[in-house]
Amino acid sequence: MPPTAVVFVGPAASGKSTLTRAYGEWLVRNGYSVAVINLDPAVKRLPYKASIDVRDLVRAEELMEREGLGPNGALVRALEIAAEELSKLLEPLSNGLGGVDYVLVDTPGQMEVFLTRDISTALASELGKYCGATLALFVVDASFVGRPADYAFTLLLAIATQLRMGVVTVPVLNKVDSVSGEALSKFTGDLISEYGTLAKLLGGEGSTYSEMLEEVLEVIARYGKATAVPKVSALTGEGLEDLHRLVLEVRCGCGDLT
Ligand SMILES: Nc1nc2c(ncn2[C@@H]2O[C@H](COP(=O)(O)OP(=O)(O)OP(=O)(O)O)[C@@H](O)[C@H]2O)c(=O)[nH]1
Ligand SMILES: [Mg+2]
Repeated sequence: MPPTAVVFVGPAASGKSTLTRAYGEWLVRNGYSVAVINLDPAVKRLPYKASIDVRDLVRAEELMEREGLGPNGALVRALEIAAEELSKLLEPLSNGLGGVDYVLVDTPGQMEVFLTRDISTALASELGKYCGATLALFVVDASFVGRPADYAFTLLLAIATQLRMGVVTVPVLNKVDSVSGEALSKFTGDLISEYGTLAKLLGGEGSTYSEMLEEVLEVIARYGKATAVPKVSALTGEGLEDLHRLVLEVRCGCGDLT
C-alpha cells in the first residue's frame, strides 16, 4: 500500500520539527514504519534522522557565503534550487522509501517563503505521485487560543496553505504543556464546534481588525475541514493519539483537493 504523507507547516518556532520527531516516534512505537523528509535548507540541527534531507542538495548558509546573500535571500534561493531539483531529491519515494507506512515532511520556519515559492506546489505534486494520501498539519502554538484575533488569523493561514498546496490542511495546537487549562477552557480551538464562541470573543475585542476577522471566520468555517483540533505536546507526547486519529480521519475522507 502506498504511504500516507503528512506535511508539517506552520509559523516559525511553533514546533514543526519537534512534532515531526514526536509523531514519528509515536508511529514507530505503535507498529508503523516511518520515513522523515527535511525540507528546511536553513536548519542547523534536526531532532530526528531524515531519510531525505534537502541540505544534501543545498544549504542556505553556504549560499549566504557563496552568493553574498542575506538570510532571507539565501532561503529564497535555496528553495528555488530545491524546487527545481525536487523530483530528483524525492526519487527514493518512487519505491515508497522501502515500503514505509508514513512519510513525514518537515518544512522551513519561514512559512511564507515556503508557501509563496514553487517548492510548496511542487511538493504536493510529487507527494501526490507516490503517496496514497497527502495532508498538511498546520502547527499552531497553543497559547494563541488565548488571543482570539491571533488565533483566527492563524486559521486563515491554514486555509491559505490548503488553497496553495491543494491538500486538506488541519490545525493542530502544539505546546499544550506550556498553557494553563484555564486559558484553554474559554475556547478550545475547535472552530466548527465552537464557531459561536470564537466569533463572540472576536466581537468582544471591539477593534476593526477583529470585526474584519469575524467576517473572515465565515470563510474559514466554509473551507476548513470540520474536525476537532488536536491539542498536543511534542515535548511530553500528550495528545499524539488524538493527532493520529485526525490523520486517519482526514486520510479516509479525502487527502487531495486537486
Ligand atoms: N513547551 C514546549 N516546547 C516545545 C514543544 N514543541 C516544541 N517546543 C520548543 O519550541 C521551540 C521550537 O521548536 P521547533 O521544533 O524547532 O519549531 P519549528 O516550528 O520547527 O521551528 P522553525 O523550523 O525554526 O520554524 C524549541 O525550543 C522546542 O523545544 C512543546 O510541545 N512544548
Ligand atoms: Mg523546524
